[in-house]
Amino acid sequence: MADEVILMDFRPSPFGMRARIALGEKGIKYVYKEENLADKSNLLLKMNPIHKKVPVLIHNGRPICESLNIVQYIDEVWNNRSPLLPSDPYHRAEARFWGDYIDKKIFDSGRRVWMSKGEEQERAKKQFIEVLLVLEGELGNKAFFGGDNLGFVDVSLIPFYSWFYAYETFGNFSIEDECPKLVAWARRCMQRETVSRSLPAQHQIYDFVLHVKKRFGLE
Ligand code: GS8
Repeated sequence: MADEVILMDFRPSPFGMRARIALGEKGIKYVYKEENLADKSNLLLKMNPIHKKVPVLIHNGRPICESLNIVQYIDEVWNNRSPLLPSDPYHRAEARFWGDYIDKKIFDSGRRVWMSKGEEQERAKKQFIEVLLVLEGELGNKAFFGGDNLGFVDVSLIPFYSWFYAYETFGNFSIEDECPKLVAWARRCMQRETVSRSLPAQHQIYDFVLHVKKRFGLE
């Protein structure tokens, strides 16, 4: 019987984008279900009763939650092509370390950039750039974090590129001026169809962020 693969997702979610890219890299056919996070479906509550968040991958009826866990699962189940994690245990541990670093640092400091104003925003921008510079250092002169090919760390980070224009516009700064190598890396990733297809256009994310800011009375 063919595998039944469903992705419960939400277009602007950088976490959902990770799962979309990983499925694309492996060439997996799947059913995409867009979730209304303001009115969560019974299926989401049933499949992710602990966090009630997207993305959730449902593989033959069984849910897998948390985006990096999903990417790793996809890599392990469909292991016959496009490996995302290295095979060496030490290098796998390193890749997971950076995935965790991205999870702990990028989303929250990025959100503070577009949500705050004045001195708090200046502090947020400084912190956000510091995190990106650490990642730029880790990239070094490699084409991808994964080496010559897109890997786990690339998949973890590249979704946030679709949010760059929103960070820059609300924060009034240029990420490319601060981290040119990282932006060059992002453009390289975007040349891959699996990536460009999975990321919304930057102006769409900007419109989404504007909408969220209005809803919170921040504009
Ligand atoms: C984060 C998922 C998440 O925040 C992961 O999958 O990596 N650590 C998790 N999902 C958000 C949408 S993107 O901002 C979500 O589902 N939010 C709904 C809610 O908080 O109620």
